[in-house]
Amino acid sequence: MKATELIVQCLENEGVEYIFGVPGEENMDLLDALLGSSIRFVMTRHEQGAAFMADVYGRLTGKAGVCLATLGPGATNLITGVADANMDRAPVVALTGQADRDRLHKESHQHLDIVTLFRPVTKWNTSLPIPEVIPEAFRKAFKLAQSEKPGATHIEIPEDVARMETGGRPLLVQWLHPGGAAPEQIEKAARIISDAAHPIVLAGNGVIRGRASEALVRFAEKLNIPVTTTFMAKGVIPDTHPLTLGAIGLLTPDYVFREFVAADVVIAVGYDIVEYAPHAWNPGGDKKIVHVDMSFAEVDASYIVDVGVVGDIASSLDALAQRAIPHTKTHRSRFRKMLRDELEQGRHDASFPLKPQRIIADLRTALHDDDIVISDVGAHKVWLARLFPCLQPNTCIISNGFAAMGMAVPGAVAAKLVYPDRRVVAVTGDGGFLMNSQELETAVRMETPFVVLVINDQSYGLIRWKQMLQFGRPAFVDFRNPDLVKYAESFNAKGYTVESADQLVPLLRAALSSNHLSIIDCPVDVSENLLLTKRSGAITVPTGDHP
Ligand SMILES: Cc1ncc(C[n+]2csc(CCOP(=O)(O)OP(=O)(O)O)c2C)c(N)n1
Repeated sequence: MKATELIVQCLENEGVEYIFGVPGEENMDLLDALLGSSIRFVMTRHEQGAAFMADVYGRLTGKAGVCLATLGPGATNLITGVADANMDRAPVVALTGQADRDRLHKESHQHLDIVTLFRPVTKWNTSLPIPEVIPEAFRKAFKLAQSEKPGATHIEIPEDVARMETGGRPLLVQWLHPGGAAPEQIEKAARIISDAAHPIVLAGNGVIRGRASEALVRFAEKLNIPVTTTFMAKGVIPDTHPLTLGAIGLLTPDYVFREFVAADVVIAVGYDIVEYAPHAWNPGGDKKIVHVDMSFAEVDASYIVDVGVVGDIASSLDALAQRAIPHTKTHRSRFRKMLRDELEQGRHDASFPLKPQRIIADLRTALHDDDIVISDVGAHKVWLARLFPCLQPNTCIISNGFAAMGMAVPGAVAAKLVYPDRRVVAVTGDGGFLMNSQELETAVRMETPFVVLVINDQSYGLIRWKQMLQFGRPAFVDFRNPDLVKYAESFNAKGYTVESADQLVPLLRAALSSNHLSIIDCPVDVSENLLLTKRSGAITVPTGDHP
């Protein structure tokens, strides 16, 4: 058989349902081999869109999303989405074409060293030297992408290798399951938790990956310990639960942040420091830290672990809940009440342009508990992350490690492919929307109807917000948008403009219940950004923690 036929067999063997990508001369053999496969090829309009689709597919399923590009420019276009998946711990296998091996040693059309280029954005990455290694290379790419901490891997397929004849067959797929944590670590951690005066849980994205949300709720309820989540962990405990304090990150200090000031023990569960640096919540380095995760803690001067409970998160939490002594203090969080009051006030605010709080409240009103929101990156993400009441894990997807703009629209295509029966809303700024809005065509072609809620401030709003804080004036952040209704219609989608505060809920409901891709243009009152900073203290983003 041809090498590409063996590659397709390996992909099928891994359970791949979709490959997202853009064709090129150097991946034509693989595309041709896919014609006879059960795998659906989702052709996109930009390789970045393909990588973001694979990224969100990986987040939602735990199985590697697969994206494909040609060599050179196709590979460079792919890279932002691959990096996003890698840093946000989403399993992705990226495939790229490459020139024939006999021209790789010299200057040559479209050739660049993709393996070197992809090294910093992948966990592992290789070029196929001969077709006989295909079963091993593909099994390894999937195994590493899907094992803790998940991320991206990459295989480069030189064109001449793709065309060769070969034998061989796919290798057995074996899923890795983390074992239980060591009993002595559980004992030590249980003692620290029992002796704590003000323990608090900081839950991260690992709880979602470890399918440990229910165990987290059991743990919190049994021991009566309040829970904060990072942005990417929204929904691991319902935001309506009496023990939730809200999501923390980026905006420092936000209300929730104050909860950490009094805490003497932080139980970090599936927490990832790339999302929210520990020195933001442990500036004095004086908090005791219990690290509960599937892998060992990263080294960080503000994250010196007192005890590491490394293993399957759900069983660790259940064991800790059994061993530790429950706390009896009743939690009445002033800060959680402030967050809820802010949302409630927003719900009834009739001003126009709409306040961010009103937009978030209305979005929740229009959505079912299991509907999915995919956030882009910007000021709207901060508002969504801190205020949107999230009720189930993996229903509010936020890129908060790499935090790349442009994920929401392609991400919504992937979400709709994974869950055709659930409603999906891409919430995006007008800046991020126009970074990947070409994928609206993909959405229409693939018949994946969703709603795009464009938060329109004619500006790179988050950067404007920070410039105003730091310099007192904006610099090169304002722009004009196309007519978004006409823009939507040109893609054969429906377009709506919000013209008064009371229109958003009915428009969202109409769009969500139609079987059409819809774009809602929603003007936002940006003065709320600075007012929020004033209320909650200055935005000081910790070093290395750029949005
Ligand atoms: C690909 C990429 N480029 C630049 C940035 C830096 N950045 C973060 S937020 C932001 C502005 C986002 O503007 P918009 O999409 O309009 O959303 P808003 O902040 O107005 O809600 C920028 C430029 C980034 N995170 N990702």
